[in-house]
Amino acid sequence: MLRSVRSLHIRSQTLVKGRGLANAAPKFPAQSQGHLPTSNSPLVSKLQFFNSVTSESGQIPTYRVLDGMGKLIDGAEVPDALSEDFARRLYENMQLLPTLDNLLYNVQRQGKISFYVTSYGEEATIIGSAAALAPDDEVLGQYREMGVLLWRGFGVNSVMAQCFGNQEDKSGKGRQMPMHFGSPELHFHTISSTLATQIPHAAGVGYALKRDPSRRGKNVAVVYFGEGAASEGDFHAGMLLASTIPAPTVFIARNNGFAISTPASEQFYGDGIAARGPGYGVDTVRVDGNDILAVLNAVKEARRRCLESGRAVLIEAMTYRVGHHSTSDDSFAYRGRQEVEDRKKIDNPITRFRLFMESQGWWSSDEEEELKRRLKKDVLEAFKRAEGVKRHQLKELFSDVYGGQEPWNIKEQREELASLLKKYGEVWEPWRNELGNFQDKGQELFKE
Ligand SMILES: Cc1ncc(C[n+]2csc(CCOP(=O)(O)OP(=O)(O)O)c2C)c(N)n1
Ligand SMILES: [Mg+2]
Repeated sequence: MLRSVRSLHIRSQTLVKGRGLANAAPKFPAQSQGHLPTSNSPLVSKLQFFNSVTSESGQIPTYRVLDGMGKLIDGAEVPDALSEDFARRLYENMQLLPTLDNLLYNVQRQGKISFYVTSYGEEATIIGSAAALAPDDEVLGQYREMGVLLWRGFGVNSVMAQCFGNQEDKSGKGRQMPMHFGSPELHFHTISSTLATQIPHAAGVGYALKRDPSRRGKNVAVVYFGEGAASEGDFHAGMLLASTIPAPTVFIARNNGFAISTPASEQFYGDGIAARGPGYGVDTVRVDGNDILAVLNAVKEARRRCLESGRAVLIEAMTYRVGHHSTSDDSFAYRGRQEVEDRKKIDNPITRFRLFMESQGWWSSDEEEELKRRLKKDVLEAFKRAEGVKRHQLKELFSDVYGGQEPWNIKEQREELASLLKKYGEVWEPWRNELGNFQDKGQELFKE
């Protein structure tokens, strides 16, 4: 199972702790006693327990291409398609994430949006994986994968529209929390706050792709989740489903060290998330999630295997959540400031790739300045614009929640709001002000 992993380069992992080291997967003696009629497992006379999926009794290795300073490591291969243009596009998209994060984090602090989640530190995992996929592969994200949409051309105006919930928000007509994107055109399924629900959904989507003659062998389902979400039963349900149906689904675990305040070391006792793949008979690889070229190679190969075999593949991307969990969190309550400062510098995914680009003669400090200036300007303009756009009509609150005819409960809620608006909408100031934010000041509902 892990043959392909073993040949890759090894680096010590600080995030993956646990006991799975002492007892390696057993090496079976050459002369075994045959096997049971119901199994191919060789019969042996030596009593041996095991607690590792590698026969070398070590942790599962981590694949990387660039070292911490952006230099190619011995024997590593640069992705085939890595032209200068493609590398620039990767770099630009990586830089766009912190540009948006810097602004929108502060905008939330000013009370202009209700919530925000940053991607700080995970830019290589998110952009590298997005770049390895076909644009019409079906993506099911957690909430930290806005970069996948940006890579597919979503644009900063759509990000702002969704975060502000204005009438240009196509993700959910302003009815979702910020960062809960969705885009049928870009094959990005709407984010759900409820952790891990996307994982079994993705196995189902993979299966549906396989059943569709026009997409079989052409597209995969891709699911992102944190190492914390992988503690949910839904992770196991999704993996089992995808491995037994089987379904062409790429499982990407972002192991960023934390599930809000719970460190990864408290989420599992074994060798991280990757150790679980072979348990489900799923091809698995662990990759340095701060190395965009390693992520690109690993996801490309995972996708190829997935399409070829019609089966699931699991990737564990090792990274570090540099930012707070979200705007609802202060991570210095449970981790040291120095740890975070150090992790910003060690293996920084953006710096590492910039150094690589510079070494190829593809990037300069002037271009760096120009890019940062341009991205900041674009993001600021989009923000200013979004602030002035009205919300959808208030009656949209009740539209297309379900397909088909409006069910009784939605009708009841709509009528109740309409009667309250009639009573207080124009006379009570807080409501009058709030209604002023909507496209028609709620007039459509008044008419009910
Ligand atoms: C079922 C469920 N339980 C708890 C939560 C609260 N919650 C939101 S995010 C989160 C941590 C998730 O951590 P992880 O999966 O590692 O993702 P990360 O935020 O690190 O990217 C928790 C516990 C939730 N949204 N849903
Ligand atoms: Mg996490």
